[in-house]
Amino acid sequence: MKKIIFVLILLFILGCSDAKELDDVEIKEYEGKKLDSPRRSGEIGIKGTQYINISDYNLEITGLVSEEKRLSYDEILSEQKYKKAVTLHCVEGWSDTLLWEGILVRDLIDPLEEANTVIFYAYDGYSTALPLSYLYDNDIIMAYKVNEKVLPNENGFPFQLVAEDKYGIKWIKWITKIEVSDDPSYKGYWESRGYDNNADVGGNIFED
Ligand SMILES: Nc1nc2c(c(=O)[nH]1)N[C@H]1C(S)=C(S)[C@@H](COP(=O)(O)O)O[C@H]1N2
Ligand SMILES: [Mo]
Repeated sequence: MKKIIFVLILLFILGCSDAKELDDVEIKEYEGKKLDSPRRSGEIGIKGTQYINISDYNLEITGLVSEEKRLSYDEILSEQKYKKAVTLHCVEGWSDTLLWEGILVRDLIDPLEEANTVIFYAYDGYSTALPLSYLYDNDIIMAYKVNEKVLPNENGFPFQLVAEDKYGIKWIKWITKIEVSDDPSYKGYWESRGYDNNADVGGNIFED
């Protein structure tokens, strides 16, 4: 009897430690690139962490598109997914290299011919815009996972834009709306407060 109890306790401990280990596994490297941990640096955002209830969530696709639509989380995730390790550089000087997994922005929109700009809006009132050609030419994704885990609320659940080679101000989190536009002069939250609208990493931080 004692032996059986001992074996049961042992199995229980093994079972627990197994499950725990799976939860804690963190990817450290991808295709030779060393990865940071998702919340190593940075500030969270203009109004702190946003908590989006996914059962109420819709992504609105609007403006100069052949068909305006609202997509649920599951509809968005039914698109082809892509993975890449990309570094986020904040204008304040810190940077994080993380493994992103998401869907191509161009798989969600069907722009009309006169379109040249895409404006993204977020749950906290934040917004930012990028040239349509930048999004297409660089296979820009909207991430739903970081370092192989579903985006934490702090990282912009359900979606953060992986605006590679652009400063962090373009990496909009908690995306709720995508508006296709023909206005390249649109300025988002930080861009209308003096930050350079191109936001190219290595280029100007502030508007000239
Ligand atoms: N909705 C929203 N997105 C946002 C911001 C914000 O305040 N609100 N801040 C931006 C800035 S300045 C940076 S540097 C990055 C930081 O992203 P992280 O929190 O995933 O590191 O988010 C960007 N996206
Ligand atoms: Mo930033």
